[in-house]
Amino acid sequence: MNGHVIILGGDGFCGWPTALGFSQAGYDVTIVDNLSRRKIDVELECESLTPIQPIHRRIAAWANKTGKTINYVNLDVAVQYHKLLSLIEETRPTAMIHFAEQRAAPYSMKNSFCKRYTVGNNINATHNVLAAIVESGVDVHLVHLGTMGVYGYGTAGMPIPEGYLKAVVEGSEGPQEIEILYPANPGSVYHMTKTQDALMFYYYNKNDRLRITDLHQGVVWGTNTAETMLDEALINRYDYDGDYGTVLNRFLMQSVIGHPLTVYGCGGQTRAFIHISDTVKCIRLAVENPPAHGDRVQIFNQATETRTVRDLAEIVAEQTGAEVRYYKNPRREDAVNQLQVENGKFLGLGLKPTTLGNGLMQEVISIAEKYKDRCDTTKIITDSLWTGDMEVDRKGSK
Ligand code: NAD
Ligand code: USQ
Repeated sequence: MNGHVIILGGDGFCGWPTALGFSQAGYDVTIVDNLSRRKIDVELECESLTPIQPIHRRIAAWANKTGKTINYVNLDVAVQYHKLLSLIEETRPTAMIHFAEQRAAPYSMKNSFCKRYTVGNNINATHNVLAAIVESGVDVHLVHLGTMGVYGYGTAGMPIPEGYLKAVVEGSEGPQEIEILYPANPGSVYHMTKTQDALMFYYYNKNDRLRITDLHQGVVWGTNTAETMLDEALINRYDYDGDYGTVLNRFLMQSVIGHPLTVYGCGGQTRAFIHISDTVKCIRLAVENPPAHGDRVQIFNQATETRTVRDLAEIVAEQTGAEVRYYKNPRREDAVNQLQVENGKFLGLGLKPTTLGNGLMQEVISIAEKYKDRCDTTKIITDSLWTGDMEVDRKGSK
């Protein structure tokens, strides 16, 4: 065994393939999840495009296929503090991977219930994890899934550094170079919770010397990894709806069902992207390269390429013949931005990026094709608005 990892949020889109990846690599894995994401599916009356199995059936299928055991604990990390503490004390994990947050920006902007739920869930979850690690006294390396969105997406013409910004300040003895946490600039209530997480990590690292890695991840695309493909019962989520579907997966699914590609605004927004199989690889690299005791919070940018939304739409349209349509942007964000991202830390640890050019878009298209009958087309156009006073143009306008 390589050690014990607890995966908080291990039933989700990133968490499930990560759990399988660690189990396959010989780690002892415990998934913690309160199944809130599945309950939000019920609330939104929308399901994953792929037919994901209930958690116990997933775990049984994994055991059948590989002979490996994954443990599962149903626990609300934001609420059930003592249960979380006992789990850490009993299992004494070497690492905890924290995915257990409400992660959709549009859902977090839907209404005041969703805003309050996102803030309460995400901030309490992260704080409970930190306080429980301290109270347990166990030497756990915490690896958190953060977001590129903590930086904002404007870069003043320079690549976004990995977490810390060098700045020159006018000191009493002349100019002095300091390093500060990159200034937070969230673009949604969800992204705001991630900037708050970063401050909590900063504090607990400084005060309690916790060993923490914060992964500032870009938009994830794809659905399968080598492990989720081993059996249909292991299939990963594929969100395509206007709240949870991320842009490239939405475009790929839209192309399959003959829906126009839903570019918001002029599509000049540049974002950072990563394929789900690289998510799993990066998290493994992070777990296996912890910060030393006494080090500051380790921050990696977890993204392999940057693209504008319009570029993505054009690439998908070229491959599939889909129509590209420009919709009034439901979000409050810059219509156009430049974005370059430093990702030398993961490359230095040996990551070989899977990019759009690697042919995997076709694989996602074939998954979408296989399950297209499960798509509810009424869920494609979002009704989550960043401001209450805008109307979504459902027909689309240039
Ligand atoms: P997801 O919603 O599919 O998975 C999150 C999981 O956490 C769900 O299974 C949910 O039930 C669980 N969960 C949420 N709150 C919980 C709580 N209080 N207690 C226990 N379980 C709880 O999301 P995802 O796409 O897998 O994202 C995982 C993490 O990665 C998130 O923190 C997100 O911010 C980050 N991230 C995701 C993306 C992306 O494109 N999907 C990109 C960058 C960062
Ligand atoms: N967009 C469109 N059309 C669509 C959907 C989105 O043009 O149909 C645009 C959005 O306006 C935005 C960009 O595409 O400019 C990305 O949107 P997204 O929904 O793919 O991603 P986002 O809301 O940023 O959130 C996702 C994950 C979140 C993660 C974040 C990483 O849901 O958990 O934190 O990506 S990042 O964007 O780098 O901050």
